[in-house]
Amino acid sequence: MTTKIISTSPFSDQAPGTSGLRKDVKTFKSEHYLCNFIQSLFNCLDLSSGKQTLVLGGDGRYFNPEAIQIILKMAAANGVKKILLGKNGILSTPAASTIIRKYQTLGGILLTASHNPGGPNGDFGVKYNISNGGPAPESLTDKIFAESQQISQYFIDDGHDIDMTQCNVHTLANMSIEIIDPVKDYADQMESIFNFSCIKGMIGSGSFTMVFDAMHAVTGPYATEILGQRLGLDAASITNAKPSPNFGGGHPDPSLTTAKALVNTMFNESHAPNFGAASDGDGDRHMILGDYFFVNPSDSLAILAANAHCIPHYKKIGVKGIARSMPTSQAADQVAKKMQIPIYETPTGWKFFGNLLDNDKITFCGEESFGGGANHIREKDGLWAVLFWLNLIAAKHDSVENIVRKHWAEYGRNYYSRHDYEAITLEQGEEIMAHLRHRLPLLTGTQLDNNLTISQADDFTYIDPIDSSVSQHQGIRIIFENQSRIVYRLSGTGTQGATLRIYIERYEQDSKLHDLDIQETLKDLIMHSLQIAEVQKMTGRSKASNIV
Ligand code: G16
Repeated sequence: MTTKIISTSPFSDQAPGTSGLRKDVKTFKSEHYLCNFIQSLFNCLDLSSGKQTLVLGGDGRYFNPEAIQIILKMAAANGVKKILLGKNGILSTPAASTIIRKYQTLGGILLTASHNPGGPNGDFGVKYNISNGGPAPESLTDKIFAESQQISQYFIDDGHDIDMTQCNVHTLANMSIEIIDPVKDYADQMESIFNFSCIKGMIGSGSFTMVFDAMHAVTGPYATEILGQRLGLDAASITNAKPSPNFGGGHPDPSLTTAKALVNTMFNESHAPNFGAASDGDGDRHMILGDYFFVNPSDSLAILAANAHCIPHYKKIGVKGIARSMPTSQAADQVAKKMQIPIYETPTGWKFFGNLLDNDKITFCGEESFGGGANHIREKDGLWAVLFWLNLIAAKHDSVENIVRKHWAEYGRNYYSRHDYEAITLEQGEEIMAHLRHRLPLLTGTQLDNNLTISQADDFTYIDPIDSSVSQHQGIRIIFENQSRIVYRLSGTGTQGATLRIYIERYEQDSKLHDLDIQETLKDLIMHSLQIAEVQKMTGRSKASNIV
């Protein structure tokens, strides 16, 4: 076996986004593209350190197997000593974080474009997680990008392809490859956190019905083991459980617009199940539904934190603090205030929770983008959130809707919505943000109507409380005297042009006003958000292409 040195030149567009490098499959398959990025990553790792094992796996999407074989040959050529590879090249993102932490590896390479569609015309992605199991911080992703901009060669062995279908050990040059089935490690961890006998009792009682939609994505085998084998749920209640490279032709995004089959089941049938849930392409997002009822992800974070004492594990370890990304609603802030624990506001991206979790500042964290998690790993965790809700329903003997309504009655309701303007041009997106930044000094103190005076308008900067690193330009915040907010930022996960996200929030304490139509009650704020940013003038669009 010989190592080949291949001459190459940089691609200007290899800056990782919110969570890794995401591009369409065609770009990733073009000559040198994947190899350049992987070599740039290897150039930034200390492969001579004591920890020389890397975890490798992906969400099983189209091009996953081919990319794995290429990365294995490059890892061998770059002196990696050992790879822990998911069976068939597949690992959910939370399971990868579990494996990195359990086996104390240097880190892991995760091949995923998360909730983005897959298949030959879909998207592909690569992200690197560090030894704490979480996404690489900006300091490392900046370094990888800098390497990618000066790369002139990469190293690859000319060895044979590995059979990934069996849990065996292989050798490639001096590198050992151990193929692992991650489902057991992940399921054991879930069983150590939640009260499985309590959940199992509810599922077996005959009076509780549920459906989990794996969306033909990575969580199918995990859900089958945990919900089916360990908790006794019948196979028919776990739908789309077989992972497929193009996610069964669907869009593996657990949202009201994309998880259509589940939404039809939960909202349209005469006898909807008591509980419905779905997760995304790589298994880190979740959506929770009751019968005819949607749980907003921002509310989900607040409710889980407020009810942590119902889960023996969290009752024992306590809740140290909560973190939410800046655009996420302030529902969790109300909980933290009452519990007298700290609340942290971070930029969008799970990587910003890593330091807080590592230093025991927080127990729970979450994001409006259908992400929730805790200190057991360093990624958001879809099935963890589903199990938390199941445990809560079983412990409280109550329905999803009642749990949410009682929460609002106690803490107030944060009416919340996100309006996306997808696939505008990059220039339009940047122009809108520049225009907003320019207007900021004039906005504070402005009265938009009788009830709406802007008390603060800024471009969010985060100073990490642990390492003092500074992240600037993380979104424009318009904060009103009555706690309402409008937030603007550009998505960091899309692959077509730019996506402008406008987040709108209004707090309502009066429980008699907790059953209003969300878009209706936010109507004035939505109108002001469009006027302030001059969205129609800048984009030619009069309404959002996606409303969450
Ligand atoms: C990724 C990150 C999340 C982030 C989300 C937002 O999610 O892991 O931390 O909240 O992107 O994306 P955008 O920049 O498009 O608003 P995922 O599930 O795609 O990995």
